[in-house]
Amino acid sequence: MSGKSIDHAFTASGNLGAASDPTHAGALSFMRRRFSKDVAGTDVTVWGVPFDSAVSNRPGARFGPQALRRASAIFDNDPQYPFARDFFEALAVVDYGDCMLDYRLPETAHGRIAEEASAILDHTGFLLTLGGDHSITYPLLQAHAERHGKLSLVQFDAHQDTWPVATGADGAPRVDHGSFVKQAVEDGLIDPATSIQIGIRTHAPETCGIEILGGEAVEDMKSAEIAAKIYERTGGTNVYLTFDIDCLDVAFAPGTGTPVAGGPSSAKMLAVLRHLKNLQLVGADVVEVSPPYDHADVTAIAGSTVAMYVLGILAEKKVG
Ligand SMILES: [Mn+2]
Repeated sequence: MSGKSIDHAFTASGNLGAASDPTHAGALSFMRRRFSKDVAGTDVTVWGVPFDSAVSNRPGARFGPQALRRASAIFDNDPQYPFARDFFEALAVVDYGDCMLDYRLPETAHGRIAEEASAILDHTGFLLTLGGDHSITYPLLQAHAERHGKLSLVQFDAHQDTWPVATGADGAPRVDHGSFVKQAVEDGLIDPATSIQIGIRTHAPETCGIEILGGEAVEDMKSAEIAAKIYERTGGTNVYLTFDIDCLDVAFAPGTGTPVAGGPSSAKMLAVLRHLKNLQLVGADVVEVSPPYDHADVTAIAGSTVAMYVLGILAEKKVG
């Protein structure tokens, strides 16, 4: 056991350095990062948003953050493939824990998420959020747009999420996981002319002007070509990346609320992400992992790998 330690999530002395916990044991933070509510001076803060009260189909994504942390235990001490580096030599990352939400007052959740995201962003370089259903991206976009102005959305998804927004009992828009993109366009949080959706395999009534690379196109294109389209569309603007795990074929992500057949493999979409390190990334999330529908952690492993890749490209960017 020489060189091994345990519970790095709360025994670590700093925010740099890889952990060496036994993979099968120890306190489970994301990639064994130190748990802390003090994020001052960190490059990245990872946190969970365990909310699934705005789904149109199957719930369960409230268990997503726990499952993603559990599946990330394998990514601790070794250089991560295909980056061939320990991200945490240079990148200071903490796990902030989860957002506190009142399950009896779901209508207050989005406001709470935006508020807490904004407070974290006051002190950290980058916020990586583990969802949660896709509606949580709406308050996350609010918090990021507050800082950076209008954003370009790069959305990996089987669904456009541009369905009409109904009005709630209070007269305010009731944004759910299938309509948050439309509301974000209407609010001016994202610029549709520089936004792109990858892997879409359903039809919403309107695109809101966002470019779509549908399931058939993604099947025909190589990962580098898909990445080139993303660079062309976003054109050096500030990008918020949202990865709905249902972008992947149901074979690679069965544990999700609204699965759609005919999607890309995890290998292909990870290869696309690997090409994206020169994007002007200002925030990211991984959403819609629903453990009650998962089998053998297939979906949690895919989702935690996507989140690991986001940290990988940020580490590469920092080191240069
Ligand atoms: Mn979605």
